[in-house]
Amino acid sequence: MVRVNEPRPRTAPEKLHRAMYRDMLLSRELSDRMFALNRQGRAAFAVTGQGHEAAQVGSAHALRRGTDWVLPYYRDVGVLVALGMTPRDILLGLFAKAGDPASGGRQMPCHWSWPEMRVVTRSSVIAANLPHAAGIAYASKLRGLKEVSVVYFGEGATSEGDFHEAVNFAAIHKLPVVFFCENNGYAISESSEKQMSVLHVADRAKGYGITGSTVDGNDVLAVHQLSRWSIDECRRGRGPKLIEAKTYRLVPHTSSDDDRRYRTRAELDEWIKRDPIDRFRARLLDEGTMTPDEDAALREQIKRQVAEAVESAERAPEPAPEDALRHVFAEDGG
Ligand SMILES: Cc1ncc(C[n+]2csc(CCOP(=O)(O)OP(=O)(O)O)c2C)c(N)n1
Ligand SMILES: [Mg+2]
Repeated sequence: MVRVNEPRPRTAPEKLHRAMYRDMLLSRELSDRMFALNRQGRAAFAVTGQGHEAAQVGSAHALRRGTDWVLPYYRDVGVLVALGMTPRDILLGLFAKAGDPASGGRQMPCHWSWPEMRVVTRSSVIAANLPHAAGIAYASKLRGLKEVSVVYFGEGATSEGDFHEAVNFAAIHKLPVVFFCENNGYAISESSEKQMSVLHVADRAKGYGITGSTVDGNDVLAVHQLSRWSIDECRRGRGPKLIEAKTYRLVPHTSSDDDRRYRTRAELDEWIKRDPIDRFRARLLDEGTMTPDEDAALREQIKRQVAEAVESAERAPEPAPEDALRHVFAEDGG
């Protein structure tokens, strides 16, 4: 007998889609809270990626967690959420608390590091993580390991020498690395037309003899499919791939930026209509993967989860002043 209102068993793709939707919602709620905490004077700085959730969550779900190497950039809240970092851990970084897993409060917020999940630490220097990814992939190849490195960056990073050196080196040595560009059209206030004379970042791949693909970065399933293929290709030893996910950030560059100085509200409104979360929700409801009641309950639960994490992280112990210089100079005993 089929009972009304009783959740039916879900197929494997449905479970994946629901998990991705949940991670997108969690990333958005957490990011909105981080910005609000800054505006309330409770957090010194926030950098988040509202609008990038489909690109970040879709690609991260294509990775082998704990096997593949991940080199995210500061905007990648959704990547870390999809890998399983808890809101509390992310918020400990925002509040620069002793328990911050990335750096014990020494780094800027969202400068991720998570050794167990092979998330590699980074500096704020744009594109510096690309040669690191190529180097890690070179080591994986020399050791004969079936692991892939995925490195994330914005389109502004492709103006840097590090981008070209890393892609060229990876192409020559056929390294298992996916270069994942989140093209949101701006490097802070500089529009991409002022940064590059090609229309698509993916066009640059030709110059290095590798495959470059452009995908709708606000379509989580399209991003997931292309990322899956690219990562599989790398694992099979077929050399690096460049992915360009076209998207838009729905918030200023950081909490220190005023985006009204360089982009119109009309442009922003156009992209709000293409919000990746709204799009995916409509699809899941339409396909019956999720009911409106389930959606409402999930959103409520995520709001509570983030509120509790804020409370707990804000109360967590501060780092000891004498720890400020740890890992800066050689220390006795290693
Ligand atoms: C080498 C270097 N130049 C400039 C900066 C200052 N800066 C920080 S973020 C940023 C914009 C990067 O834009 P993009 O790569 O498109 O990423 P997005 O922030 O748009 O996601 C710049 C110029 C920096 N951190 N490093
Ligand atoms: Mg950008």
